[in-house]
Amino acid sequence: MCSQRTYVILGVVGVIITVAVVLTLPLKGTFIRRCKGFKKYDCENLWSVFQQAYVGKDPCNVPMEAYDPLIAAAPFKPACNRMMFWSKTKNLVQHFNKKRECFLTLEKTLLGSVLRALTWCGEEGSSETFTSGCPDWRKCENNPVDSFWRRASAAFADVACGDVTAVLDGSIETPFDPESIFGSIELKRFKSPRVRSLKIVLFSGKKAVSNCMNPSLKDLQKELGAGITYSCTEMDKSQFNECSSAPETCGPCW
Ligand code: N1C
Repeated sequence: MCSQRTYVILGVVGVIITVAVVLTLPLKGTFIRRCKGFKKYDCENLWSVFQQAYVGKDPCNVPMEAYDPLIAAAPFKPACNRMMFWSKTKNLVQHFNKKRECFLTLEKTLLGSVLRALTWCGEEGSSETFTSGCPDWRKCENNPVDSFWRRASAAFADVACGDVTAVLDGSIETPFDPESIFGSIELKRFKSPRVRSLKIVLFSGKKAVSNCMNPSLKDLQKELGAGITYSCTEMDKSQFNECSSAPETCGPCW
C-alpha cells in the first residue's frame, strides 16, 4: 500500500514532468510545422542543431556565435534586387509583403520564419527548452532570442546583392538608429560591388516627423560602404498602400 506521502510525491513529480513537456513541446511543434512548409530540409536535424545553441546554458551568456552551426545548416540564399531590411517598421513591412510577394525579408526565409515571434531559452544544468521566464534585452544582451536575430541578420545581410531596400520609420525623430540591428550589423555588411545601391524608404503613417534630410540619415550614409549608391524616398500611407496593392508588377515603387 502506498502512503499518502508517496501519492503526494508522485503527484508533484507528475506535475513537474507535465510542465516540462508542455513548456518544450509548443516550441518544437511550431518549429517543425513551420519548417515542413519549406521543402528539402531535415527539420528534426535543424531542431537539434538549433537546440545546441542554448540548451544547458546560462540564458544571459548565449553569444550570437552560438548559432553559427544553425546558420551553416540552413544557409541563406541571395535574392538580388529583392532583399528588404527594416528598422522599427516590422508590422508595416509584414503587412506590405503580405500583399506583395516581390521582396524577401529575413522573416520569410526558413530560419526567420520558423522562429518568428517565438521566445526560448535554456538553463544551466538542464536539458530543457523554456518558453517563458526567459531574459530579454532589458536584463542582458546575450540572451538566446536577441543573439539569434543578430546572428541571422548578419548572415542575411552577408548575401545581400544588387539594389537593396530598407524601410525606416518617418514618424519618429531619429529614423536611423546606429545601435539597432539594421544600423550596427546589417548596414555594415553590405559590400560593393555585390551590393549596388541602398534605397531607403522613409515611411510616415499618420504624421511625418522626419524627412529624407534628417540628420540621422546623414549618419547612415557615412556608415555605408564605398561604392554603394544611396537614395531616399519619403512615402505616406496612401502611396505605400498604392504600391503594395500592385502585386502583379514587381517593378520599382521607389
Ligand atoms: O534592431 P532592428 O529593428 O533594426 O532589426 C531589424 C533588422 C531587419 O532588417 C531584419 O532583417 O534586423 C532583422 N531582424 C528581424 O528580421 C527580426 N524579426 C524579429 C531583427 N530583429 C528581428 N526581430 C525582433 O525585433 C528581435 O527581437 C529584435 O531585437 C527586434 C528588433 O527590432 P527593431 O529595433 O525594430
